[in-house]
Amino acid sequence: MASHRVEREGNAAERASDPCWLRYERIAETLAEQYRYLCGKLVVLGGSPILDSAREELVAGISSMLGLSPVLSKDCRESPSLVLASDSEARRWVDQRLWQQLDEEGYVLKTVDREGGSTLLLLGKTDQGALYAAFHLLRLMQTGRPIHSLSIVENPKNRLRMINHWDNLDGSVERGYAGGSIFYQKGRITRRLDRIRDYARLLASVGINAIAINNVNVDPEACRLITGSRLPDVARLADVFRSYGIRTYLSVNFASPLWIGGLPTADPLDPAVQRWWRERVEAIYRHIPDFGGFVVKADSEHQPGPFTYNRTHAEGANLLAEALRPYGGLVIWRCFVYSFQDWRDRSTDRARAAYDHFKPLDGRFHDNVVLQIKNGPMDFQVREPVSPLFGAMERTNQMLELQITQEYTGQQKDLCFLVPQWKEVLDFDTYAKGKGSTVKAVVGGEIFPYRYSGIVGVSNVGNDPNWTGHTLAQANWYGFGRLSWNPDLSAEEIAEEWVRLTFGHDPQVVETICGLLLESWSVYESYTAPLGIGWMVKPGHHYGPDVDGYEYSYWGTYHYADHKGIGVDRTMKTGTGFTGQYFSPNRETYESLETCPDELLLFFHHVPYTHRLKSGITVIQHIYDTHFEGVERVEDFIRRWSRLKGRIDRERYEHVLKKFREQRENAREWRDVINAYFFRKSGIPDEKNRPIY
Ligand code: GCV
Repeated sequence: MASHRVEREGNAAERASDPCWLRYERIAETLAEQYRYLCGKLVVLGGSPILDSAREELVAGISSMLGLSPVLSKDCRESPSLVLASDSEARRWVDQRLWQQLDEEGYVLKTVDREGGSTLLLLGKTDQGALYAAFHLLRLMQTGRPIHSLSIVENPKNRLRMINHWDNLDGSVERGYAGGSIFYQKGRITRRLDRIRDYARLLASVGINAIAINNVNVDPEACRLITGSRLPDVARLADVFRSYGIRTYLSVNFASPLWIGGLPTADPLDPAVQRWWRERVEAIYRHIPDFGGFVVKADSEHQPGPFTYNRTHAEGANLLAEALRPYGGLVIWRCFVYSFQDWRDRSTDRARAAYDHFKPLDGRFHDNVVLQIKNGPMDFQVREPVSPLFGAMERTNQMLELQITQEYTGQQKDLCFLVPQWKEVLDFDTYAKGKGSTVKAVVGGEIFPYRYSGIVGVSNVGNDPNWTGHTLAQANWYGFGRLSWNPDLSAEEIAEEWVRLTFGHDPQVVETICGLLLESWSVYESYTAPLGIGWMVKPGHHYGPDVDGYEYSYWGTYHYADHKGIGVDRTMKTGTGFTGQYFSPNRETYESLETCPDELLLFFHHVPYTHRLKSGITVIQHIYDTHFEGVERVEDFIRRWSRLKGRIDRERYEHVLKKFREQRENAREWRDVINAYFFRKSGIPDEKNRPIY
């Protein structure tokens, strides 16, 4: 059994990598004076690795922001003070009613007046809650909020708040745009636990409580992560994450019994296969007693799965669920399952695949299986409708999968703040149980009594010093965490919070960066694939335009442009019938050309270039206009950013300026390729007579 004592190298403030939103800059003196009153003494009641993390963070944050090292104490009688406590130590400070309002990970921040002065209570139902309370206080201080009369009760809206890494053991990251893996180098698991600790701090500060540390495309080498040769190293990472309330998961290959177990089959109904998985799971829990479970991509994009043995995905997932159940482990089973197709076959529709495969299996999965559903029915495009599978399975746990890494949205070269897109997904009304059945309510477990549910994001982090390649892409990571805790936060609130934490409070800086972030998704959409059609990217790496790059391939991602029109007919009446997978009234809204929202028009309908949008302009003119505007808007980004010279540190100023210049090149390329392509196809000139090649 591995040791679960965690090595702590230096204190938080001393470590080298970009601190992101945990900068703890010195606070202006008048405000600092007020904060010092409560923060001079820190009383920590109880002890555990998580409480130690909370204490360390408070000490580091307070010292750095206030220039004052809080006196540590166990004596809670003295005030003024900060009191950090959880569980029974916390319970006695608040009345029963308030305590009962708290979920397992919930917390209270409350200022109380006592003899001798005020005390600020940071109380968690569990250690994790206390840690989140500590981060909440630090966030308030960093954003300059008053703390002398707090009364805050917080519970997470989602039980599972997870990050998936697509990191490979050779050190590469599938769809990674921020350098190599932070976990692996050349086949070895990192021993640089200081960096992992910083990562865990950043994750915990926004409420993340689960992490899968390897790619869902599990190669033969990564299969061995669940074997004795690798588990001690995995356990070392899990130790760090545990001390920040984060459970570690592994992605597994469904064919592992064959690949590494020496069995002749991976058939889920074969007793030898079942025994093999039980033994593997037992070994994992010997090393990692709070192991979270497995993430599985099966029967998808060359990954093996139960179809090989003529078994269902429920039988496949339940095989693993049974092995994990005695330990409280989960199977996170991905619904990104589709078959390759012949581009000549217009009746098959990849968008239908997840619903067609999984909906008939509702109620057949064990209750420790959670289905992980991508936000859209295709694949993380800049614009897609919401997957109709949300809410369609009453008796099967569901999670929403978002892609923080910007595979199709600019690859952390172009700015694309995805929080506004995610908000639209979360606020989308599925009508699964009548009006108000939003995606956030479904995955928050409010509509159906799911035992486990939540939100997962594919990480955008790598070993670049600033973690995310483009510094402003840190906002996507931050925003994902904040939304997974509370999907009701607005994009504006999240953007402003992040900017203040990361760049300080200069009003011009805050206003400019918030503006750039909030406009950036729409800007990116305007110069790339139009009106919800998607794809049109260079095959393989997916950056830059190639309109027909996927048109005659087996990926099922077509636009069907000809000289008259463009778009995929997914209607029930004349098309693939995909619209029929939605609940009413969404199905009728998308079915009808009159009511289908413009931004999704080409996803659902094939129309002539002369079709008039609700804005009154034709599809072809819309394509030209948005593509010209897109470039102009990036040029405007550069102008606005340039005005921040001298207002933020030079390094980050120059770095972002360089990124914007690259983005301008990309936007120009997109504009010219897309406009030329559609001009040549349609023969219809631009009404404004701008250059088209
Ligand atoms: C991890 C897309 C990406 C793949 C990714 C896959 C998935 O197809 O291009 O790189 O594989 O999604 O989500 O499994």
